[in-house]
Amino acid sequence: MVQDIVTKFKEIYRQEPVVVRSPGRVNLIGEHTDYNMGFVLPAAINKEIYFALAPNGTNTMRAHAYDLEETAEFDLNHVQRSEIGWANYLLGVVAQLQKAGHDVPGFDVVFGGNIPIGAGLSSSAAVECGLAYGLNYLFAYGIEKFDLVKMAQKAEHEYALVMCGIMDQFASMFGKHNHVVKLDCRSLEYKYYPLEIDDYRIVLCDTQVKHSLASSEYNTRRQECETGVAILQKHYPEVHSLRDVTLEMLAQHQAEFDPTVYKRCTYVVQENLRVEEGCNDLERGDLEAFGQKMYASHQGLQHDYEVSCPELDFLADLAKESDAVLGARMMGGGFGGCTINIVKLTHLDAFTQDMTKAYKEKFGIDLKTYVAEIVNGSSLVPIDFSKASA
Ligand code: GAF
Repeated sequence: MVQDIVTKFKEIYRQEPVVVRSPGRVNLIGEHTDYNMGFVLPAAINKEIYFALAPNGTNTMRAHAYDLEETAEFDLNHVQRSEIGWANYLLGVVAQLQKAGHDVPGFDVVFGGNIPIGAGLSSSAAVECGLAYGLNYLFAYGIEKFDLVKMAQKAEHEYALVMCGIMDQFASMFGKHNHVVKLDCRSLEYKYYPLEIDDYRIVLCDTQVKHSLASSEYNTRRQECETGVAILQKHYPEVHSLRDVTLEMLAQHQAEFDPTVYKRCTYVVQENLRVEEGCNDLERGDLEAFGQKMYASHQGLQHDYEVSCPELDFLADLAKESDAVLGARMMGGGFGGCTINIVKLTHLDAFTQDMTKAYKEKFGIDLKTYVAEIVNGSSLVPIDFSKASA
């Protein structure tokens, strides 16, 4: 893949690029907690986007989206949102660099990879982080990785118009080989936990659906959480987000809540607790207890947060019936995308075959499954240019 990207770059732009790798992510537990300033437990995975890039001596970004076979040019003196969807992830990053006072000279870029789009594996965060990482290297800005993460997140807010939390960009940049990382989304303190699951694998079951509700409902959930916080702030001035709320506080003031908002808040508070307790499980090596929390997380996302869909529920329920699976749940924003499953190594083939067959029978859709390897976050890729001739 990486050689193909470099070859394409040399063919179009006739120069030698630097190459950056930027991964997608999974999240073991802690869904919709990031924008509530809570905890998440993601990891970067071996579904990645590669960038080949080099300065071009102009004031223009010349970009080629390898997977879409589309090329476009943009004047860097007047950066604004584009009609071209994929270009916004790049332009959004350039705009953030410029806002922070960095000069962004013209550059050429080819990018592409194997993160399935719309599968909830954060292809957009990978694009944003990869470009931010690449430009930081190319133009020697010396920006700290955390600031690159925040710029990538802002790019998503302002150019993709999704008010995401910080998890996806953080995971893409800070991932560590064979580790999950617990991030405190308020203090931004983080801790790596070795993922010692020798006899198990992380398997993603991709529903192949993305219901149109996804981004509008995401922003609605954020508002519902803010409504809950506003109610509790009247009683507890120290509450700034659902992170600061306990189940007791909620129960005491239930009568003041709209029932839907109450359910949403309850889910978030419970999920935050699950991340903390789940990390203790991992430290004790108690994968069974961890898996049970994944199922509980799915229940909450399905019934209380209401961001699941029939396809995800079917897959999570089916996994729960299997002795080969320790835990399973929907992952990411919801309304489609993947379930994440912890599956016994000896049962991998049987698991994927059974899931694929049952899903096809129920929905008439070919399920896609991936075994996720946990990899490092965004990095430079050393290239042997003799193998990538144009
Ligand atoms: C999406 C968002 F981009 C993340 O910030 C996070 O909120 C997630 O949905 C839900 O946990 O991936």
